[in-house]
Amino acid sequence: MREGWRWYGPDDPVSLDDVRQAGASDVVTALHHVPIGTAWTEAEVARRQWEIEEAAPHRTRLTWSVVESIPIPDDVKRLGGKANASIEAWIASLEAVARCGIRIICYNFMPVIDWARTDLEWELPNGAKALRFDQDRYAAFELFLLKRPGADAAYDDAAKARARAAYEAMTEDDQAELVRVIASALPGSTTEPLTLEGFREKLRAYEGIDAPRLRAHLVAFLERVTPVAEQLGVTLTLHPDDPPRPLFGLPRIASHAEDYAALFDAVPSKANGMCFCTGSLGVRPDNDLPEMVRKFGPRIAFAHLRATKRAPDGLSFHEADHLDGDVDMVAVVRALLREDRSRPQGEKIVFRPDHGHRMLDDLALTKRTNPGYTAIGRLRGLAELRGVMRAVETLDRT
Ligand code: DNO
Repeated sequence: MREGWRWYGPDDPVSLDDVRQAGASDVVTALHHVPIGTAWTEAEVARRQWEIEEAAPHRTRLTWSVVESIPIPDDVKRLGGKANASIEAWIASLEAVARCGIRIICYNFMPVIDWARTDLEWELPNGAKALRFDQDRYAAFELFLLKRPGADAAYDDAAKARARAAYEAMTEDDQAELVRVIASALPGSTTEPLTLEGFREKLRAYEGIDAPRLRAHLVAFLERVTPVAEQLGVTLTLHPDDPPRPLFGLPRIASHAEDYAALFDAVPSKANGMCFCTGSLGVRPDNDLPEMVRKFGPRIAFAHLRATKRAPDGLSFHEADHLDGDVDMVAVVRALLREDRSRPQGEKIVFRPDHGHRMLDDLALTKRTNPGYTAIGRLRGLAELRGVMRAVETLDRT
């Protein structure tokens, strides 16, 4: 497998030399400054590629091998194949990327908000900070801040009482922070930042879109884009829903092994691939991750390796050390390596260590960090994963 590292571009406080020193060979990035829905040009992709691959010729070579993500505009999710202009723009971006020789594109199909957390700086017993999704704080947000019509019916009395207690414990600043964390789009998000009013408006626009409709829209999108991708030798990798269950009454359709099985059946093109995100999929106890790697192996072009740990309520979770969450990381890595060994050189799986803790020097208040994307936390994750990989490879060989 190839060791990747997500880099947010020239403004990322983590530099390309940091990436080199972490030992990664592959860069995962996007044209984050281009507005959602605007077609990328080949010249802009080539310029970013030059910055990554050529600008420092005496340094260790880096390769931009994965685009994460080309965002899918909202109207594609709401209207499917009828969102013609957005799909055409997406295809133009895909072509620009392919012309620069980049062969893996990540995307997701989560309506209204991309990945969601309620806490970005949840303190661990060792003083490091982790990302967390707290079900009661999430419920407090949708019941008492967003005031989503219909939310009341989504909770039983005990859950509502816990949400109220969480809400009452918040100061006004805490409330504003929770709104910011949930609604204003985390770094790398593929959805627009929202105010509470904008959020409500988006939800109204999704009225009547249930899971079968949303799935049909994804299939319609894939039927348009996969023939182009296939011809250009590009694999499109669908990132799972994070967290992998419906939020805000909106459907989510890439949460479970069966969701992916249905999509691969509906669109068998080999360009229809998967981003295997262990942290997202692993939040559901009914996803057997090593088994999913064995089942979907040839579809996996890209992997996000991180570990989430569920709280006793079964719905809250935090991001644990990379080897110490609920997922059996060693078994997943072993299955991925087995798949990877069966592939020719140019088709190796790219993985990246996902979401590290904020720790050590990155805790300094003066240090600007992107939530989950600190240098040191990910460096630790990558080092641990690399150790597992070496050990598994050695043992599997003997
Ligand atoms: C968060 C990421 C997401 C992911 C997109 C993929 O850390 O996993 O932003 O990049 O959902 O399209």
